[in-house]
Amino acid sequence: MTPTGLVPAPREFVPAAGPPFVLGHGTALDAAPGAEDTARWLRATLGAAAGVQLPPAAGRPAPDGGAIVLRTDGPLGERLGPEGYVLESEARRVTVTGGSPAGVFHGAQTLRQLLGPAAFRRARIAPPEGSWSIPALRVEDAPRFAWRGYLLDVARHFMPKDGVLRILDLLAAHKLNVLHLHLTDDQGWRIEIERSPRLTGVGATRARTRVGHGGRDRGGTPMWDERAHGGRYTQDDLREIVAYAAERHITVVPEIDVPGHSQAAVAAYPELGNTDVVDTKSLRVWTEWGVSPNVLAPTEAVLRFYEGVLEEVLEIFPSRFVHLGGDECPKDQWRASPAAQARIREAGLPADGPAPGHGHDAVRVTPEEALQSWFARHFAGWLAARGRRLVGWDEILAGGLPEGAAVSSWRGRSGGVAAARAGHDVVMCPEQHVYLDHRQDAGADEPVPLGYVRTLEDVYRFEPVPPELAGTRYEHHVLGAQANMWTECAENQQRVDYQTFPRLAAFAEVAWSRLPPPPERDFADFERRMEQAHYARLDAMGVDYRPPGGPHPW
Ligand code: TNX
Repeated sequence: MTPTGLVPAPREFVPAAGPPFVLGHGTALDAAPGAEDTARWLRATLGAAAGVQLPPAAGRPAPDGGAIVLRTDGPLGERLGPEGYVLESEARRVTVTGGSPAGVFHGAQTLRQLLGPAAFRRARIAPPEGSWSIPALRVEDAPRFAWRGYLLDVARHFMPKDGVLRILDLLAAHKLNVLHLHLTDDQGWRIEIERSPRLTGVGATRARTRVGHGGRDRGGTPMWDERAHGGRYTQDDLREIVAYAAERHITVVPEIDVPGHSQAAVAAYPELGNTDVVDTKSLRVWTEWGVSPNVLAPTEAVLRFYEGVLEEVLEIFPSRFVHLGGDECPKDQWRASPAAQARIREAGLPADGPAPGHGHDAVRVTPEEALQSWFARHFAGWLAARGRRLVGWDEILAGGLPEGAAVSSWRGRSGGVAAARAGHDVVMCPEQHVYLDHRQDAGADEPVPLGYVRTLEDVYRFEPVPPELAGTRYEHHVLGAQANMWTECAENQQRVDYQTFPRLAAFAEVAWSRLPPPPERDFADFERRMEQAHYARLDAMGVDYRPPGGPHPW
């Protein structure tokens, strides 16, 4: 048990003897090369919360008010991994040593947690002198997984830029390091593409759509209303989001969903659809939930169009991984379309044969599934030629995975297991465990009583490495885990907060800390730390989490 209520729990926490470190107006901040961005973040954060300036120590070994020292150390990085850090606190000095700049940043997040909940506010409500301190201690810490992700669906409901920046701060506070931005879907296209302006010109706005849960409350009142909706990010907005994330050592992975979940794109450019079987000119941005049948046509022209889109995407997002969706692509239009069938013949796609590259996990695929993997293969190669890697939902396994492609395993863990055994990297995000759009209690008063019931404890007991892979030579293919926040029923920040928290704190601990396997995992200890300090931190950050005592029935 960690007495200071750190979340996620660090690997090692050793209290030391001696007086605490006290933060005050006289405290200096020294940053060695590699730690400058964390120094800037600490000055801004503690400057606002505590009103301290944290000037450089200017060579004085022990300034009167003590010093915070930030530095990197290569050998430490080799021992703990680049994101590891050691934090040592004594009367006149707190030292954060990271294995890399990212490690220093994570250590600084721990430092802020140690200072108390008031350190999470954006203006000073208590004077620093005397009340801001860190007990003498040593923390040694490093993440279990390299991919600790959160998906935010800004397609179903747009989140304005400021909200996304705030989410990045919340991810950083939980030592999460990937923001998967779901930018396009049937119900909206949110990223400005200069060469194809109708994508947002048309695709970013939808007509009145039912919002909320489809049922009725106890009094019989419908739990939905109908609203028009819209929003888009300019390329500069996204550059700012990427830069803000990078300062917090978070990678933004963009998702452009192909070839399904694409009706907003088809509404903007009807030639992208299966024009020989649907009057795509009459299509609008979809105003229903679920999976639209209006998918992309498997043509060279569509590939060229999306290459153009991706050229702009790559320019904005430096992420090694680019997510190209691939989930839930209904094949009816391709089955009916003479053009799609011709493509199947021309490309020599297997009719009902085993998928290539699957070894003992070979599955039979239909020609239309093979056609879907024709998309994935094309873009995997296209991305690889530009030094990037494709990641897609586990449906892209169906026709055999292109080399180097990674998989987000969402339909349970079997896709992740099959992909890892075939030598592909995977991110585990099974809907049964970490879908934050699903309800967090069985009670009728949950504001959106949708999906599986996933309590805080259920999320805490999620184990990212499937038992089929644990201890095998495929285990290292599990890059990490991701919690997914889909927003069909989360139309504003308050709802996203409610669904996301406190469960994201449990998820962060699962992804960062080395916890015992689920049966021995100590949920009571996690709950104690939540009660002791972390709910107060969330309060200080203005997070509208689901309170432990029960729902907000609104
Ligand atoms: C499935 S997860 C989807 C999403 C929905 C979600 C709702 C995935 C790849 N596809 O499009 O928003 O379920 O829980």
